[in-house]
Amino acid sequence: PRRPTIRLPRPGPETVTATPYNAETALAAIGEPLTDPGAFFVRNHFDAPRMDPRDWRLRIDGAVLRPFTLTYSELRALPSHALEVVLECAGNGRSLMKPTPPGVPWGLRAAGCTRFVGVTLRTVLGRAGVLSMAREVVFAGADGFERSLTVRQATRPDVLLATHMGDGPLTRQHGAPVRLVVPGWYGVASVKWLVGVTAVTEPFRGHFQTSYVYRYPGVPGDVPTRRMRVRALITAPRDGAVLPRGPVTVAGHAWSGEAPIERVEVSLDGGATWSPAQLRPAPGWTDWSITMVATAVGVVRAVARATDRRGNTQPWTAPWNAFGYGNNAIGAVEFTIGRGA
Ligand code: MTE
Ligand code: MO
Repeated sequence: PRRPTIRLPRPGPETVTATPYNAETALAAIGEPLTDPGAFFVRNHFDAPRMDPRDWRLRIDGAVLRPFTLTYSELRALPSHALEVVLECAGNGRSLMKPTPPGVPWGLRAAGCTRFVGVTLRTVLGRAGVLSMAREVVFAGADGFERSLTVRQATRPDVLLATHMGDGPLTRQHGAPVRLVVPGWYGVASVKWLVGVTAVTEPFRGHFQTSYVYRYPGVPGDVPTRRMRVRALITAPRDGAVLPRGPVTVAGHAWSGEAPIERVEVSLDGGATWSPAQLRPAPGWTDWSITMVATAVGVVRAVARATDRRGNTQPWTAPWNAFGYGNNAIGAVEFTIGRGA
């Protein structure tokens, strides 16, 4: 008789903190061109609300001509757009900063790339008629989380009220039924479980607005975290892998919120010599790979460095800051090349 196929469970995200739930993109899923929503990293500051789309309402109010309330089916009836987007937590890489600042101790997989489908925020704001006195738009999540964008940022044509992610509707952990998606910006801007959109005449000073900032020691003034810093993430070989002698393929993803990726370089000798990887540019992150020959037998350390078209490149050490944001230091993996094989 035929043996039944053994079905491996789909790898879920890997828990970093249980309450509230915070998890990194699963190792088994990180190498894929698009991240399975079921394996996609989760960053929650509170318990994830449960919201039935039938009860969901979005209130659009404040400094607008025509405040109104939108239901889920009304939103779905508006023209929709699909966008491939990288989401990355500003705290990605925090645990690699020395000394490690307080906060969720992320490794390097607080990032993912997926296809979001939704209605442009601009369409909905246009219907409300934002008054010229308005400076910012504040977004409220059902969990109490709030963030703002300037009116200019909020009316960019790629800012979405997303209802779908990957092949299906948004899941609870990712903000169902509707979340904001701000491409190019650290994930904190993409408010989940969105229930309120309020135009305001003064800069918003809420907790999550004033705490997601770079606070450099000895430098006065906090700098808000906005666009994602350039980064190459190595997804192959795995850290700790044992490989036969011969060619080895080093591969991963690269992205920057500032500009498209210009190049990714890999070094096997600690940065003495760099080889350019082949890029597969895509709307979301750029996949890259390069096949190299490791001459040494034993432990090999591969490092990868991305540069974007604005000339932003990864440093060996990112500037330390009090909350551990934006650590885009050059990443490394170590693997062992065995004899024989
Ligand atoms: N929105 C709400 N309502 N509550 C939150 O805690 N976390 C933010 C953002 N939106 C958050 C939120 C942060 S810091 C990040 S990095 C992203 O959601 C993570 O999105 P994800 O969980 O879908 O990966
Ligand atoms: Mo985040």
